[in-house]
Amino acid sequence: MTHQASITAMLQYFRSTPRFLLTSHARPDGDAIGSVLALAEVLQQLGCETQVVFADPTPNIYRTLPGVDTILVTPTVTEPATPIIILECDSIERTGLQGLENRPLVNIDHHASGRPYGTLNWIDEHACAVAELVYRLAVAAKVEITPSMATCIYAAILSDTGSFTYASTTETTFEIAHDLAAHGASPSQIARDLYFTNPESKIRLLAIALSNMKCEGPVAWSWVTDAEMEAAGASAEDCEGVVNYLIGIAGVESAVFMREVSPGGEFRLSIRSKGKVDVAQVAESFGGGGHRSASGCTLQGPLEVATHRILTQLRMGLQ
Ligand SMILES: [Mn+2]
Repeated sequence: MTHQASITAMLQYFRSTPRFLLTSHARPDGDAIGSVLALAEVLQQLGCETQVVFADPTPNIYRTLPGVDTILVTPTVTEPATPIIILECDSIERTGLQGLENRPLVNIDHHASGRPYGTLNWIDEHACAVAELVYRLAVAAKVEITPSMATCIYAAILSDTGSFTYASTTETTFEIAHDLAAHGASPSQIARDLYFTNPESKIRLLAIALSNMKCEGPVAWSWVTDAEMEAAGASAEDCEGVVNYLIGIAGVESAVFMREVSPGGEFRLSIRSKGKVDVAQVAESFGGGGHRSASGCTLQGPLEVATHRILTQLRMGLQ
């Protein structure tokens, strides 16, 4: 199916369906939240009722996004049979929500790990963010790009391109950003909300993570234990972005940051690459997923074992 055919099929379905649930992955990021909120607005303009549902709460830095107070956070979806639109998940399980089975599923994704598990599927791994696909749907549907929609899509693209720095950032990305700014997205206000509103606990956590850092040749890694998280008064979302400091070291080709999820138990990994190693593949080999240059997965502890397993894979990828 061509992209155009996917867009046409989706718009046709949207126009003939009265109500949708919308969601994205567990532990939602800026692209997940911004894209879902923007798509909900597109659907409302097409005459649909919508309910946005997430398994996990919205991280603090995205709480200023327009429409965020309409989000329902719940482990279980109770509305039976209502069609659901799932953004950037390679499976229903990735949503973290229970009760999604036995209903029409629309699957829109921009990950290399994307799979056509939905009733309707649109996967474009060249899109810089799933928000780019939402933007293309809005344009094709000829709906009005409102300031709130523009703000949500812009914030999603800003965060998912690493502030317009990843390889996925192209001429098209800036064309879209240009159009969004023209339709009421404020680049300076959105940047302030996303990057200059860190809680103190995040910076304390960063100090601990950086003091734990190891760097050997082209691989850098770091971790925080459950006890260290507690000492810093930090939450899981305070760990967002730590890995970017590691991949920022000159000569480092791949980096991993590991967060202990439960004492002595699992570690949640954020993996980055400058391009030589395909870290989507590395993450997938451990049951995770993501992009060639940014991915994540979960590994069983203890720390030494998890570290050894991931470093072995990353070093193999560099040979
Ligand atoms: Mn994304």
